[in-house]
Amino acid sequence: MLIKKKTGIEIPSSEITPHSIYLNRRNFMKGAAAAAAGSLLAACAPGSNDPAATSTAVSPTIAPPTAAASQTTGGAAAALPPRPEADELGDPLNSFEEITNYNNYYEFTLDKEEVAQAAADYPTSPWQIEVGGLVQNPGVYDLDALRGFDQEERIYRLRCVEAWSMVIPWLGFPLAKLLNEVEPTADAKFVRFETINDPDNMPGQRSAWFEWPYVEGLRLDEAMHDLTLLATGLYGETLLPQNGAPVRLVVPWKYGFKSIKSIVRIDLAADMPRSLWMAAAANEYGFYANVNPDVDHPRWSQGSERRIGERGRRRTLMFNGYEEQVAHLYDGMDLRVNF
Ligand SMILES: Nc1nc2c(c(=O)[nH]1)N[C@H]1C(S)=C(S)[C@@H](COP(=O)(O)O)O[C@H]1N2
Ligand SMILES: [Mo]
Repeated sequence: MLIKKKTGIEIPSSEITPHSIYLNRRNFMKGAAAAAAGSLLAACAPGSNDPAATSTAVSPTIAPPTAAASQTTGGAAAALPPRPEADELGDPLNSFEEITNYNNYYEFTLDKEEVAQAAADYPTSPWQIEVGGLVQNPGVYDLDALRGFDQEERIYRLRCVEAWSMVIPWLGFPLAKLLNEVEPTADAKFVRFETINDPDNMPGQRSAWFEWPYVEGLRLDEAMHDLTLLATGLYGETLLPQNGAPVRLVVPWKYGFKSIKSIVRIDLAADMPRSLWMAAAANEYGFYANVNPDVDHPRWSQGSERRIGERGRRRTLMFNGYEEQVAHLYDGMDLRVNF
């Protein structure tokens, strides 16, 4: 993966490229990236475009079976290396526009193209995350405290369980840094995350299809893995509400639904947490939810995916292309049983 270090997230608004200029620049860079990626693909990602995998199946929707940036300019930021135009496999970044206008956020709406508008006015400041459970030093982290962790840019693939994907330049910090501060006790084996509960302002939470608030979980070693990020921004800009502002999890080797948005609680626990999706349909959405082209969803294939912005389908990679980094976490486990 590509990692660019950056200290502090404070970006004066005067240093942020106006959005219109920004989008034009992105369009330009996308063309350049596509050209560069063309030559890289052959060497780095053989077979990642697999026309034979084109599916005729209807577009799946994640649901229980019963239910239907800009770069900163000037100052210290000018010294930053330019943002790469592609991920480490040579595939171009999705545009800011794509990443912020095609979202899953069931607290607002089930329509991916309506989330941005539905969430636009959601207040994300002030905010705090309470961290507790089986820890030596429980604590409350407000936005300043979260921004106090060195922010890094990480270009990750996001692979939704619905079989679409994007490449996203996140801004954030490894969850391990926060967990090390609160010091999990020896009994802590899992981490449980909870989204804000706010049915007055999140219309989706008034629906009885799901057990709100949204809950997700990781095994402690997964949570401590360096790839596991708490994201506060993308494309160098503060996260927008539709992407889970002000702070969301990003676990790039797992299906997107593990990457829980707008977190207000993190608890260390001895027992495996029950996620919203396990509660809704445990046979379809398991606790591990590792991206795995060999284990199909009961209602659709996971062998291929549609990269947003591309025609056709591409082969899905084991652990979403992070096999080298994470496969050891699952040594000896049957990934069909622990799906
Ligand atoms: N609280 C909450 N977190 C969530 C979801 C949600 O509906 N609610 N959707 C998940 C799913 S299914 C995906 S694919 C990703 C999408 O993240 P993005 O919209 O930033 O691309 O968020 C995940 N996190
Ligand atoms: Mo998803």
